[in-house]
Amino acid sequence: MISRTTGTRNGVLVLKAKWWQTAVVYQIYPRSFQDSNGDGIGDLQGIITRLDYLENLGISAIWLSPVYQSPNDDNGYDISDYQNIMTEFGTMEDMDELIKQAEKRNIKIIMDLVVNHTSDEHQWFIESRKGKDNPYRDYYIWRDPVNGRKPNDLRSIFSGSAWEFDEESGQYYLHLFSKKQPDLNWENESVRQEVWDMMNFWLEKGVGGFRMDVIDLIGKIPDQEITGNGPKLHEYLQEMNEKTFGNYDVLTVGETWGATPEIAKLYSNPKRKELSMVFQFEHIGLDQQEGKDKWDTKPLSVNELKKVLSKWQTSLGNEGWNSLFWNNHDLPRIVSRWGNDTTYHKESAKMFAILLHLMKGTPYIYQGEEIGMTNCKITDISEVNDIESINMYKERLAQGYSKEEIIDSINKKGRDNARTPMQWDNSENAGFTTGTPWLRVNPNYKEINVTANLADANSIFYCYKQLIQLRKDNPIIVWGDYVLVEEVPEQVFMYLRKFEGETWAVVANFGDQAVAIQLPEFGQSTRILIANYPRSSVEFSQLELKPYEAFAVKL
Ligand code: TEU
Ligand code: CA
Repeated sequence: MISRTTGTRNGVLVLKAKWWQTAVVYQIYPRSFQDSNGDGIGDLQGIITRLDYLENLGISAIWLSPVYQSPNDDNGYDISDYQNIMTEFGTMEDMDELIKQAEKRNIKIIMDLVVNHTSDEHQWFIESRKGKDNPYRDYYIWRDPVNGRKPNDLRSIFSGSAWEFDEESGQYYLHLFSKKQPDLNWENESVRQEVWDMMNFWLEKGVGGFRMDVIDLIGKIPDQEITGNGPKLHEYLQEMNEKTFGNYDVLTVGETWGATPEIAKLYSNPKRKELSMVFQFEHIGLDQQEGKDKWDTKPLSVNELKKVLSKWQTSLGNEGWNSLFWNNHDLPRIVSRWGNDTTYHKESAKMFAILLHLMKGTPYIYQGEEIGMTNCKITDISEVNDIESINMYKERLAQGYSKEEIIDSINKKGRDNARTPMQWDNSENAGFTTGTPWLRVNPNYKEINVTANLADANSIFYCYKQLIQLRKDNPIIVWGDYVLVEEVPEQVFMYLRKFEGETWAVVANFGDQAVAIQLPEFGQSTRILIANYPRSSVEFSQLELKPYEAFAVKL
């Protein structure tokens, strides 16, 4: 059972929480975080120089996007050697140093585990490709043509068919992502054993856990066009747990685009011995047109957001654990997406922080979110690095979409929005590099940067820092029950947390207009815990919220 209670002593509860239940995790996209040698690419030594900054913020763990050897077709999510470090990022000595230096600051390193696929330049695939009789052939998913064509209609998430023809052997291999990311065949026992060995190599180094890339795809049955949530998925995860991290005190989080609360319990019910938690994406899809792609957007309905997030808050109970996030390296910046990154930049960035960080679950901060970094607009496809956007551009152009429409959707949803270099200060290239950055720096770095945030007691950074401290000091945030308050206007998201006789109210205005709420039953309070406007009291019978105003108050 997930509980902080393991028993009682003299009528007093004895508490035992998992460290990751009280933690806040910070995601680093190494390529864009900090360059240390002027080649324009972030690296491990760069991260090491910024650990003091992260310690100051107060986080407990870093989710490190892939740092393994890779030809970078998908920026490290195409791994050619799991037990070596990408040349541009440094060496294994640097990695060991990072783990040690982080540990000194009580920060754990969570590795990104990308095992649905490898790079086509991985030794296993190089062998596999050599022919039908090669011992590694079955490490990947090869199929004969059907009627002289591809085996079926499975599509790659990066556009086009998921099948690539190999002239030499006359067979197709499966790639649910790019052609350079062939899918591993998880049905093959040797594949699983290789993965367990590799995971144990990292566990022995002392890493704090794994973030598991598209883990819901490993149980696929390509011949039936089943990709997500295949029948053997949970069997594999139980085997993984048993053979690798089961005896370590680590955080494991699965990336699961197709998870419902019921599915999330399969992954994260401690009794089932699979993962600590999953990333669910139901709220992330709310601005997407039904049945269409992520590029086909519609405005967010705040009521829908309330419904979805509240469902996740209340449905896992003791049979699972939530992760809480707005951003990652695949998603547009939240302040630009659903907030207001001009007039109410600071207010709306803090509103999203307060709303999310006082919920139940483990919060994740994506680099730059804590200083309010924004999306970065482009006007031409030549400015794009991301393979997903580039492939989509070509495909939609061929389908007759106009260049303008496609660029507009890339500006709204493209992954490069999150990947522009971290903005450290107002010097050239935002202090990210002394060379030429691999991806352009957002021109707003002169105003939005770490140095400016640290110098302003009222900054977005200090709001995040305060939220992290509040979580450390108040078990109600970690363990309290969640109740949505429904009797408020649509643009207001209000909920209560309740724990051992104490009640907190969290109120957030999603609109760029002021709004009034009347909830006399909540009385009044001067016990403000955090707020994004100056506020010394709350009178619920007659409460006027300013644009994007958010606060938490003890009732
Ligand atoms: O993401 C999975 C994934 O499906 C994303 O590509 C996402 O769906 C897309 O951006 C939204 O349409 C993981 C990684 O987070 C991503 O960076 C990788 O490109 C992908 O897997 C392949 O490894
Ligand atoms: Ca570098």
